[in-house]
Amino acid sequence: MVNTSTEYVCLVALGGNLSSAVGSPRETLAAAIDMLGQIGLRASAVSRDFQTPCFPAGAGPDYVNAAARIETALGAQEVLTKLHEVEAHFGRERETRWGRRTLDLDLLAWGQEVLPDRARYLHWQGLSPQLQAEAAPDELILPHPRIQDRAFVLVPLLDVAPDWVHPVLGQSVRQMAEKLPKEALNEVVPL
Ligand code: PH2
Ligand code: MG
Ligand code: MG
Repeated sequence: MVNTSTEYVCLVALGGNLSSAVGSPRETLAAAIDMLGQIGLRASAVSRDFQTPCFPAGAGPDYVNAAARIETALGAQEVLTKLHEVEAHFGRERETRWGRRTLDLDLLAWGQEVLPDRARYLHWQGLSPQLQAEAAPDELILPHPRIQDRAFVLVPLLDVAPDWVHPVLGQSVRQMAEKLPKEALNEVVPL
């Protein structure tokens, strides 16, 4: 069969630091990957699981983080809606921004698209750390404005998409990871 529709390479970050009805964060992450497959977002690659210190430090227990690569013809909003459906299924309650959670599924990238546009992306990407803590966008910003900053995102991504190039920064996952301090990278420990 010839596939004539455009497929986007979606990168998804998975995280959790609280047990869910199915079990530990690792078990929840595995069940979430299964459910994504069942609702039309089958991962073509899934990273190892990593134990990572909570960001910001002291805000909660260590996380388990992972990453998945999903090729899909769905739109970014449709993908996001499915991610939210899976989060809700595993008991995610959206009240505190950086608190504990059973399951967090973040859409990191949808192909090479920059959404809603380059200016809005650059606004959110350039926020000072203090403003980052105070303000959250109410629209989907892609790529995720903090990919390049976080070892708990980049290290799992190295397993599934080391050569994916950031459409604005022009750097690959490997190059972004190399720029992080060694101490931050070493805190992301494979399980
Ligand atoms: N997610 C957060 C806040 N802090 N810390 C770690 N280590 N891993 C995460 O996935 C994470 C976090 C908000 O979604
Ligand atoms: Mg999230
Ligand atoms: Mg998150």
